[in-house]
Parts: sequence; C-alpha cells; structure tokens
Amino acid sequence: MFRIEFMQRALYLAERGKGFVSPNPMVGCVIVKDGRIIGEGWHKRFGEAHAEVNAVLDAESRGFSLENSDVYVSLEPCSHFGKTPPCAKLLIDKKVKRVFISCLDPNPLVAGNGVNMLKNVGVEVSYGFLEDKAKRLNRFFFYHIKHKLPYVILKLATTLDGFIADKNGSSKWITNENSRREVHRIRSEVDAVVVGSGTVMADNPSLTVRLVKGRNPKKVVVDFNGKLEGDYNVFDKNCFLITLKGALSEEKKGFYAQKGVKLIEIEKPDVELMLKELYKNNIASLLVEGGSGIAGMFVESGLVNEIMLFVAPKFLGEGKRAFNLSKSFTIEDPLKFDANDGFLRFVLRS
Ligand code: AOF
Ligand code: ZN
Repeated sequence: MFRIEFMQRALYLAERGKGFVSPNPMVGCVIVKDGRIIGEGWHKRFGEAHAEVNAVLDAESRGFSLENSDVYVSLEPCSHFGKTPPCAKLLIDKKVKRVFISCLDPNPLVAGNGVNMLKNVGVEVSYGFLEDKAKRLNRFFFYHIKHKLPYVILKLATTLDGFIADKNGSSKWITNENSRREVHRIRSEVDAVVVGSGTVMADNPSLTVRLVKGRNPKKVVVDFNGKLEGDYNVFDKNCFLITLKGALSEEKKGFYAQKGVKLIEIEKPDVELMLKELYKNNIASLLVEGGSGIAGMFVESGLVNEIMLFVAPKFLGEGKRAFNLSKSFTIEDPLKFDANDGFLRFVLRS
C-alpha cells in the first residue's frame, strides 16, 4: 500500500542537497519493507551518487535485502549512463517490488524511459504523488532543462512609495534583519548572484552568505562599458565579469585575470545573451540583486521567473526607483510581468 508519509520523507531528504547538486535536481529516496523504512538516501553533491544508490547502500549496510521492497523516490529513476549507471537498472537488479515516484524526469535522456525500464521487467510503477511539491522544489531544474537558460529570481527591497534608495543613493537597511536573512538563504540556494556596476560602486557588496548557514554563490558583475576602476569586494575567483566586446583595456584585463575573475565578453547588451553565456558556465539559477538598471533590463527581457519583493513600511518621498525601463508604457498596454513557469512572491516586511 502506498503511504504518503514515505513520499514526504523522500522530499524532505531531497532538500538536503539544496545548493550542492546544481545543475542536477534534488532527489530523495526511501526504501520500505513490511511497513518500515529500511534505507534512505539523497543526491548529496553534483557528480556523486544518485539518491537511489545511497538509499540502497544504506539498506544493505544495515543488513537488509531489497527484494520485494517498496521504493519511494521524488524523481523518476534515471535510465541513462551518466556520471553513474542507471538507477532504474540498480532497482531491477535488487529485485524491488514496487516503485512510487513523485514526478517524472523532464531530462530528455530519461523522460519516461526510467519508468518503462522498470515496467518492462514487471516492477509495479506509479507516479504523480506530491508532484506539485516536487516540481516546486526542483523549479530551477525543470526550467533550465526545458529552456537551456538559468532560472532567474529578481530580488527587490522597496519603501511603500516604491523607492530602493534615498535621494543620496543610500539603500542600506531599507528592510529588516528577517528580510536580509531570507535574501542570504536564497543566495545559498542559487548558483550565482548578479549585480550591476552601479551597485558595486555604491555599496561595494561582498554578496556572500553570512546571516544563515550555507555555501556562497558565484558572483556576476554586469559592467558593459568597463566603468569599474580598481578593486572591489566581489572580485575573486568566484566572480564573472560581463562586459561588451572591446570595453576593457589590456591593463584592466590583466588586473581581472590576476584576481581570478572570469571575463565574459558579449556583442551587445542583451539579457538573453548573458544568460546563455552563464548557462554555458554551469549557472542554472540566478538571483538578481540590483540595481534599478539591471532590474529594468531583466524585466524587459521577459526572462525573469520569480520576483521577491520586500516592502518596508517606510516612505522616502523622493529617491531611486526600483526599475529603470528603457521606455514608458500606458495603462492600456503596460509591460506585464510574465513569470514564464515561475512564481511571483510578495513579502511585506518592516
Ligand atoms: C536519479 N536520481 O538522485 C538524480 C537524478 O550526470 P549524472 O549521471 O549525475 O545524471 C544527471 C541527471 O540524472 C540529471 O540531469 C537528472 O536527469 C537525473 N538526476 N536521477 O535517478 C538522482 N539526481
Ligand atoms: Zn540515477
């Protein structure tokens, strides 16, 4: 009999891989025999064992045989030889009886083949359990596999009158500690954080994770015209600098090379071009943190999947607005936010 709590457990385990498995999905697996769990596992790190392999090892190390067991897995077992052999074959070899899957794997290398492999040899397979939850958990993966572009989250912290900084440009501490912690949590989950050269000059941010436990993301600085001069906190071997072709002097290129900064030179200031280049560099999810020029460009490109909007119950009367768009629109024909398989989040915080 299928029991939902085992699938919940598989999803809970999957989430432990958050921040470490990209561009792979987070996957959790629970093996059940006679109504109790005999083994558990999750995909821990990119390039390492898949969830099923770890769950099988766990069960066997405790002396259990998998014969006639039920397997609960949050994603369809793979059918391809990737960095590891196919998980579907492993489960077949171990003679499991039934496999319960939350959602099918959208990766064209798998996409239903895992289910077919299992069914062809008589393993009972069913899927679709807690599917919405599994898809939301792996929304970066579902999006990048389909679109071959990173999933983009735009973060904004504004006052009630819609400003991101006061008229002097000061933006520090618009929102409270809880909001900043939430931002650090997202930083620890995405592959990279993006800022424009204006934000680097104004705030000299380090873009690291400090307020929560978690690993640091890579950093992306957009400086199309090579305006930045000298050193800033973001510049190290985890940083990409995006400029237009020909924008940097040889001297500046030498400086960035010596800092370990990776240069990405593009033909024109275009968000899709940048995203394609970042995707080639294994960036499958991005947090765009500002400023208003970058935020405007990104929403105009239609390639933002999620907006995290923090609104502080404060007013400034005058200041820097959240988005700089290249033109104005009318109420009859506005620029609309289309989440494009993503989400709109709205957080009101003081
Ligand atoms: C599973 N269990 O735990 C994961 C799966 O490069 P590889 O060999 O690691 O394969 C990566 C692909 O395998 C990934 O794109 C996705 O389709 C699937 N991930 N499958 O059966 C797992 N992480
Ligand atoms: Zn696998």
